[in-house]
Amino acid sequence: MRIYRSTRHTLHTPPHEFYDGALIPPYESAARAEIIDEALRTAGYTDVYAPQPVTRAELERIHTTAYLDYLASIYPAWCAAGGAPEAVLPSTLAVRWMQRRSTNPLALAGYYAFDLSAPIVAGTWEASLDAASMAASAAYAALVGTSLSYARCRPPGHHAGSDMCGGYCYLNNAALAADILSQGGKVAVLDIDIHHGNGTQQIFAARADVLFVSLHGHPDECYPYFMGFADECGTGDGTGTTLNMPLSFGCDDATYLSHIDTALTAIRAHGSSALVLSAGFDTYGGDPLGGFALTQECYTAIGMRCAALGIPIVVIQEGGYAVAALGDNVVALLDGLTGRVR
Ligand code: Q9C
Ligand code: ZN
Repeated sequence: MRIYRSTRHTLHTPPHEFYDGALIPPYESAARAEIIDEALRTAGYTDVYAPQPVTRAELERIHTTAYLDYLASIYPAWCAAGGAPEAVLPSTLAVRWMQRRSTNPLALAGYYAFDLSAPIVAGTWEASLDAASMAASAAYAALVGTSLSYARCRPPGHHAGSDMCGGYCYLNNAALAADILSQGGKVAVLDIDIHHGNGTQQIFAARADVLFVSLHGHPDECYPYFMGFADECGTGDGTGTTLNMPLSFGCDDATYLSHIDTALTAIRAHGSSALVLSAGFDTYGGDPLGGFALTQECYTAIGMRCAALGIPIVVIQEGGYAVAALGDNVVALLDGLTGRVR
């Protein structure tokens, strides 16, 4: 198993996030990556690679040119326009009947975001590029025969759509990996973060060659609230290649694994030749941003079931905020994927 990682994520260290009306210390922190790296080392997963830089052309297959230009340039423009230097965080969002683009840097922040959970600081673009590079490198490794790789992406990506950030996500790492893998045939994305992968769904909604399957907290209870209902099936050519399985808070291992089996049946039926596992661990019992009750053992069981597909797998790190348990949960998933018994 190959591990892709770097330390440049520390360039993305926003001082706060906006959470239900309050500015609080960010849940999505550098400590998350550090505890994962330490747990991988302790567990003997040491085949570590530095990513090759993702190209602009690769990113433009997933994100719009204007959005990429925005991410790359907004921080200094925001500050120059009088925005607080702590972080780019919008005050006004472009929504439904009010979606014209303004050129004011203070307004652009609300045009290219769907929420207030994606603060941008001076190093956010560089850190996001590195995370995307890990995902791309892992996908290219799979295309040339690596059966399993893990991209320790930070910041995460599955909430980022073609032209919007949100939910701690800026570039959609899983979508980038899936798009690269699609050079080799059909691809499935299985999203097991507790939050619906709204960005990934949006990016692939109209594509039949990429199946998007998500298990997540029901929108009536769980962020991002406005997407991820069971009746969303895809659009145009992609009708039938989106599968949402919203689950109630309190979901336990047995209920979760029965839905994983349903997901894997759909992936087999699609004829996917590779799997991107959008792996969030905020389904863990006690996660501060979750509501499910999964145990560490469940991640091993998920890994074993995915491995039984018999196709190359690229694991992309998404959420997981019970930091003390995060590293062990990642190792548990990888143990299942590699068939390693402890
Ligand atoms: N009241 C990921 O796990 N805050 N993003 C939600 C709900 C944002 C989660 C506040 C949570 C984002 C990758
Ligand atoms: Zn999440």
